[in-house]
Amino acid sequence: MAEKLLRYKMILFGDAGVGKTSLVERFINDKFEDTYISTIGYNVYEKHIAYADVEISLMIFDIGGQERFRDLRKKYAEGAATAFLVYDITNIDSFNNLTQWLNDLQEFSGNIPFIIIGNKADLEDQHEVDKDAAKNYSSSVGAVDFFETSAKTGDGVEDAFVQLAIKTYKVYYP
Ligand code: G3D
Ligand code: MG
Repeated sequence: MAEKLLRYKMILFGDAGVGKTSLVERFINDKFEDTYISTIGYNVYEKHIAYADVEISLMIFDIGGQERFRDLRKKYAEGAATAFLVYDITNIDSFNNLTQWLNDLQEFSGNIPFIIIGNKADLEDQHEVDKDAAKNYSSSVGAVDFFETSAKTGDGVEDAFVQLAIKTYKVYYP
């Protein structure tokens, strides 16, 4: 039995269409669907990760179609302890926009730990974003880790969420 239960609110920031909802669905339900009914408001999922003598509970908040409204994003991000910043490896704009997403994250949630995720890694033949450049960017802005993932095949997804949970725990309990 774990001695302690630590609960962290997690959010996902990044351009619409990069695969945020798909990543959450893959991690929670181990499935991938090509079309999702667009959601209003948030979906909240909970997943427990056992690590050492603690149990980490990620409360994963996925914002629906209204992420384009800044005031709603601000509310969504309030009180978050940890985050994914997600881009699509086939879309250079989604990578370039990370700087703006990071500014919003820091303004709304403070200086919280985050991981940068390059999603849609199954579309390697269409990639526009160089993996090494993304890794360098990731360490230059202080991300606690970097992963390429595919919500479609599942590659890297579990690893990315689990590492986020563990690294978040280490930030708050050094
Ligand atoms: P969002 O929540 O960031 O807006 P979604 O993104 O999860 O809604 O995904 C947007 C589109 O990208 C969806 O396709 C989804 O199926 C697709 N997608 C998400 N992740 C991956 C991935 O890893 N690989 C591939 N090939 N596609 C992915 P549609 O066609 O419904 O727009
Ligand atoms: Mg979504």
